[in-house]
Amino acid sequence: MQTRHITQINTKKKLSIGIVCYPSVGGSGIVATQLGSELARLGHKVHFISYGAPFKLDIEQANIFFHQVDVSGYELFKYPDYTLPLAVKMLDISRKYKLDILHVHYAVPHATAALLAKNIASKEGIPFPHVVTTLHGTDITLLGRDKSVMPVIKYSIESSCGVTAVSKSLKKDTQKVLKITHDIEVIHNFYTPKIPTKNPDAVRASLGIKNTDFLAIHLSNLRAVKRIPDLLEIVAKIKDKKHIKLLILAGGDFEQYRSHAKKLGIEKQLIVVENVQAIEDYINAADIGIYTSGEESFGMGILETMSYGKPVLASRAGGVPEVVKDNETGYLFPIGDTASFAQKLKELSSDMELVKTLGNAAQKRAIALFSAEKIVERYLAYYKKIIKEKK
Ligand code: GMT
Repeated sequence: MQTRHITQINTKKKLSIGIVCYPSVGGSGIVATQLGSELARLGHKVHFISYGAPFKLDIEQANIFFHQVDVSGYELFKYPDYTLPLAVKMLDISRKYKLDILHVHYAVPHATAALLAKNIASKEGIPFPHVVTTLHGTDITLLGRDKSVMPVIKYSIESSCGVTAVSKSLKKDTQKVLKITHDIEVIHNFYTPKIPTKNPDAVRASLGIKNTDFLAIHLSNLRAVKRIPDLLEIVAKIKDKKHIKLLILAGGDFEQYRSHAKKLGIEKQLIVVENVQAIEDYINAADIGIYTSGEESFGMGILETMSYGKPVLASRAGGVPEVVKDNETGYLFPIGDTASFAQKLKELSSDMELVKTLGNAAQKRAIALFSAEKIVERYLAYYKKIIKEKK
């Protein structure tokens, strides 16, 4: 039996949208949360479905609803399963709130659970929303290459009504790795900067950093793809320049890298702050961003840094060149070329005028290409296109 979709074509109507994402600190969850919040601000009803409330979600915001998926601790299961209760919750919420769109962020297991829910609905003759899957990166570049899950990822993506990727580079990787034939729409990520509430001097003082120090900042979840040892080695290469400091806003446990930092003798130039919510205060107090990833479909930390008028030094990984314009909003280097990173950091630390010029260009680019205003409109237009085409 064919799936009956809920929506009638009426482009003016406010939509009822389900958003499924990982709630933990990580780019895909942050993008999904921001998108839901902006859609709710525009009057659409947004239902988040996940095993926990997303890290940055304001559940008090009007038009936002959160539905928790409870995972069974049934003793027969050595590994508790999330896909099945997620599919059931999707079915439940779709029916109860008459969702028009179910937008799943990250292919596994979200797109797979959506497919399962859609098939059940179809069998029972229950209307089901149009499923839009957004690919974020590691679901393709790492998991997509893993033969133990690859066919499921491919099938789930190809069974979605709509598929988007956060960069051209990720679209290309997806087509190459999974041989996907489904159309993939590139919709870049966006970021809405918050106004910093703390004085940059006060932030520096609280971290023991002088106003005359040159402060580089890095924000990430510290996973292996971020190549944190490279960051530490860059600092080690400019150990004689004591005024250059590195601040890491860690969305993961830094302890695993502590002994490496100690061995390199850079502890006095390194400051680590974990699980920061008010990133704006720290980025605003920094001079430059630094990102050494080996794989990066987009790089939310990079965009966040640029949004506060700071230039970025980054490795030329995946979609990063779509965000950072080499020589204009920062500099790009080959992955692992710590010597070039260190050299540029040293040069810029004594040319604040250039740092400011690059920073202003970075901010302008962030606003022009990656603002909520531009990107949310793209998603809405895409939802409407899917609703119209796939009725
Ligand atoms: O690597 C991370 O930071 C987490 C990961 C995720 O799935 O949450 O991030 C991916 O999605 C982000 C949002 O679209 C992108 O900005 C990141 O570049 C991407 N990470 C990788 O491709 C390694």
